[in-house]
Amino acid sequence: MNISIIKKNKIKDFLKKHRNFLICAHIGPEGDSLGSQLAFARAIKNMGKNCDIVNSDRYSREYIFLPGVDSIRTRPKIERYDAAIVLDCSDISRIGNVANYLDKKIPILNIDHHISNTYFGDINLINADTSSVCEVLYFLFKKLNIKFDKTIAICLYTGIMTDTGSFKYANTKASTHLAVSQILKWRIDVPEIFRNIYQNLGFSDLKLINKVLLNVKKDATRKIAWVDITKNMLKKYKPQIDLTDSILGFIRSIKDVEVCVLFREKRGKSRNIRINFRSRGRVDVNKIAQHFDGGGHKTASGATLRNISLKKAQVKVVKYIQNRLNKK
Ligand SMILES: [Mn+2]
Repeated sequence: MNISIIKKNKIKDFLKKHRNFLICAHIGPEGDSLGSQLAFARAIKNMGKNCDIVNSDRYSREYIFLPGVDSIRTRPKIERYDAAIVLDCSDISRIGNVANYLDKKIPILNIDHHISNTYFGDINLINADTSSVCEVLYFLFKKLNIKFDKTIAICLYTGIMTDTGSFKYANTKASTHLAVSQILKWRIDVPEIFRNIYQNLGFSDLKLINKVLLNVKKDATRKIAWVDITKNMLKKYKPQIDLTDSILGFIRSIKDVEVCVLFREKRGKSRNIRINFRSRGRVDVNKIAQHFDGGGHKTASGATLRNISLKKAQVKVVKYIQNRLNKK
């Protein structure tokens, strides 16, 4: 990964100049957000500076093994930070409630790998060719001569592993394996990390997956398949971990399916529907998500539709995808 000398120096000055950092990532934080936040926080603390991680939402159960994860807060510890580091967010709105605590005047370092990034930072390190923010951080830390330790290695490995679907998605490049080959020198427990993330289902999680998969729908061309998770299912099965990748992993492995979609009713009173898109590779689901004011990557993206029923959301989204596929 190429980081220009100008950018490297800008980031170096940014880290040198400030003392109290706020680190945040997107709503519903997952492996790459949490891993990159914890790795960066560790690096800043190793420099003898102060740093708090604040996210809009709590992390889910599968991440409790990450070193330092219990220090992550949903409200800031101090009133004013000197600077903010925003990770894994294509747009500043993705930080959710943390925006309420972010002083508009403080400088932002925006580090991301979403192709849809809006360059909202004062410094922007964006690389859409990189598997994950954790991979970006690996190369950045090296360039800045930041000292690695085992904690940083575990956190970076987790983010790279989860964003590449365990090194099998199209974003897995030579650079990814190069970074990981160095990270593994810290003798981290790879199977233990895998177990925590992917082999941590509760019985009710499995029953929920079963229920969701039973209702899989497809369009006439069989190129689009979709499933949904309703409020009632959430109430009944109370999933403790994020099941998006597990569920879409099954749907994506159906022969001939090009695009798969998970529609999820948000908990509580709102009528908002979260939509996650996955592509086999031929269809650019970032563009589809952007049509609905979302974004992400070519093969994995998401959007939120507001004030709409599940049924209407499905009709609207599937129709749009069909039109797009027909134009090709
Ligand atoms: Mn990511």
